[in-house]
Amino acid sequence: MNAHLVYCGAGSNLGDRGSYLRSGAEALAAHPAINFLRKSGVYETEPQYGRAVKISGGSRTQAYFLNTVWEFETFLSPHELLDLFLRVERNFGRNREDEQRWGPRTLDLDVLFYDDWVLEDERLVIPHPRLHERRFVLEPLSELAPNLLHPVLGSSVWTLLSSLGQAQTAL
Ligand code: PH2
Ligand code: MG
Ligand code: MG
Repeated sequence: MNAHLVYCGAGSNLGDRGSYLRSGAEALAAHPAINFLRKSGVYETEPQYGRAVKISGGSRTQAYFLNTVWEFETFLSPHELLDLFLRVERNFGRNREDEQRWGPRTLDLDVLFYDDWVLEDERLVIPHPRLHERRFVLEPLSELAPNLLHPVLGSSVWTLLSSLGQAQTAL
């Protein structure tokens, strides 16, 4: 059976963010069907999309994220990988029933690319449907794989990063 090359985006903006990212990487690296290859640097990033968090009686601005990207090989299918990511997120204190969309989270693991596969169903979309608009994904990813081609958009990671608007450079 062939190993598949995966890029995973990881983010945390709740609790000990650096330690959640480190433990997440360790959990994946310890899995028998994963051969962990490389990590990008860790970036502190302004929350994109849902900046306000609902709290009783109003809302407040949510904390900055730490974001990073990991590269590994795996024998797991995309859906097996998704289930593993959800299990690891849960093990590190994430409770999806209890959180708002784009609200704060201890650990968020997203499949960015799975070889050059294009896949879409109710549970999973690959490549990640919003990665091309996210500096917090493209910047760490471009450290590891600047020439990787997005199989739907036909552009490299580096090109996608360069074409993000000036307005977002501060992110
Ligand atoms: N993840 C989101 C929504 N917004 N913003 C930043 N900076 N980093 C994230 O990882 C992030 C986000 C949904 O998963
Ligand atoms: Mg995410
Ligand atoms: Mg996610």
